[in-house]
Amino acid sequence: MTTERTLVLVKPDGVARGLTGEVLARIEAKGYRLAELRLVHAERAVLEQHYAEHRGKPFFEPLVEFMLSGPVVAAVVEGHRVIEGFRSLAGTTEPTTAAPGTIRGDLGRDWGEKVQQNIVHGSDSPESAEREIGIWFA
Ligand code: IDP
Repeated sequence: MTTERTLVLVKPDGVARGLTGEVLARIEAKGYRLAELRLVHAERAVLEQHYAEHRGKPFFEPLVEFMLSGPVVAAVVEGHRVIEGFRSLAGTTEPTTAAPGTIRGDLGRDWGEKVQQNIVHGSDSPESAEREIGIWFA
């Protein structure tokens, strides 16, 4: 058994649409454990650090602005292969093409240009997970 930790964010669209409970329920139903949980109105510096790999891309500034638009729920989630497992629960980036059965596929709405409004974030590797947990749960 390889217990891992990942950082999950319910983004402002997910919180505003009342989907926090649904997202957390899917995580728990899968057998993962919530190790840390907080509702936070993120600071720009935190978001710029979190999304550092996307700096310079055309969607970077709209993404940061969107993430500043309302509170987010940040969680540290633990479980066997949870990094890969949560990304599988979340589905692919674009809500329109994310598979049915996934969070983004079932609940995500297509907002045209606003791909950034896809309900959740999940770390993509053990290195990202530790880096991101350090940013959100310093
Ligand atoms: P991921 O969240 O599925 O891992 P990444 O490629 O790491 O996707 O992108 C981070 C976030 O940036 C996405 O979840 C989405 O909110 C936003 N994003 C990615 N690509 C685009 C784009 O082309 N337009 C607008 N937003 C984007």
